[in-house]
Amino acid sequence: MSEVTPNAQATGSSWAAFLKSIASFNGDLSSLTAPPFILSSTSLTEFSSYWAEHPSVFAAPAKEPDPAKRALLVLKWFLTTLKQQYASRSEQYGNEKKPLNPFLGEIFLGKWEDDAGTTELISEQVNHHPPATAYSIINETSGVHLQGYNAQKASFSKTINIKQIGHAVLTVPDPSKPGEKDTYLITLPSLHVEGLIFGAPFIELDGASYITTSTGFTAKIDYSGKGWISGKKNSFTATLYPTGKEKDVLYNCSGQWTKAFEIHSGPVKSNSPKNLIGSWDPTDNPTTELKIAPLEKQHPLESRRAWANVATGIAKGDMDYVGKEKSKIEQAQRAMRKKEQSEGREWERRYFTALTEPDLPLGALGPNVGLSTSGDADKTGGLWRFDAAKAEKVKSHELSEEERIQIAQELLGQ
Ligand code: HC3
Repeated sequence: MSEVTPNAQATGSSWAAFLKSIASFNGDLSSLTAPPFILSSTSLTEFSSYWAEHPSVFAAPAKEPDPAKRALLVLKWFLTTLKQQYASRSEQYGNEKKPLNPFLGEIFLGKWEDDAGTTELISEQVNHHPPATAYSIINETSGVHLQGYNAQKASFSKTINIKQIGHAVLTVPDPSKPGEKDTYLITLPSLHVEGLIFGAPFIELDGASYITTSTGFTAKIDYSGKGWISGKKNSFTATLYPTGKEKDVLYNCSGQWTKAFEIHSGPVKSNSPKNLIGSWDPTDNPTTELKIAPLEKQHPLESRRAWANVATGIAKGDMDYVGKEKSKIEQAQRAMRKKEQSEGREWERRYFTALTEPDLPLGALGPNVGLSTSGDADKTGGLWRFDAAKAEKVKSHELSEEERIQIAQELLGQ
């Protein structure tokens, strides 16, 4: 507990009222009315970028000819993303804020350019009720491609507990078999919010998550939090084994997902300096900055452009202005949904399409790790997959100034 710094702003009655309200909330995170100082101006569509903030680690498996070692590099990459996903906003100060709830059709686009070449991010809000975000990240040089979608189901028991719904699929070209690719099906960990009572919220991961591969390996990552094996917060142990043979551990990784971890060959019980084969320390591995187009060049539905006024209001602490700007977007969105309904059509997703049948990764690998082959489509509005043809079409269409104005008016009320 000494690591949690109580937030001075949170000692007041607004925080007490917030704590009271979450004790009785209905599980819809977007309906939580948080006090102003806990509001973030970052939309959840931006969170997809946390998957590839170390592009060379993301692309590395495509250089490894041995399938077991390739699966280990995928596991290593996944572990390095955890700090970015769950602690990069709040690790030291415990100030995990409430992100902006994206509107349907909101997009967040960017690129990382570094030694790994160009890695392109596309993130899109593909569903609003319940909210679901889909993403595609491609490293052009290696051909490594991640796609996935996620939604959250929250409940309250002592604190806010969040079950993540959805999954990710990583495809990695096999360097020893040109033209062939491995597929990795990735499940998402559950989490809960700690430090709420002190007004200093941060995240702890719970239970286990998995990565299972088309090459016959599975990785299980057990999250233990403070006090289980190492007594340190954010602890984990991951084992990689041939699918179905959990006891035949080939490699294991252990440490703290916010700090350093080590990689050993063989099972955890035989860990010693002799079988230490790798390590990771985020302090030695700075992230690569994501490049985003300047606001005036962005599509009107791009997160930072669409929420610019709301972000200004949050930065100034002007909640009346925040409220007015948010409700412009909400009203325009409601009007658009009505219009679509009256015209008997649905909002056309820009980069993703919902499958009607499970695809190979989910159908074949889902049962290995307890994932429903429906992709939990009832809770995410669909089993969402990246649609390269749609993306091509979008790329070749430059918006005119009239189109920009019309989109901003019709969909955002701006
Ligand atoms: C729960 C969460 C929103 C969802 C965030 C997700 C699960 C989104 C997908 C990313 O890939 C991973 C991820 C990381 C953080 C998760 C957020 C942490 C807090 C936020 C709640 C809606 C905010 C709760 C409010 C408060 C004041 C307690 O922080």
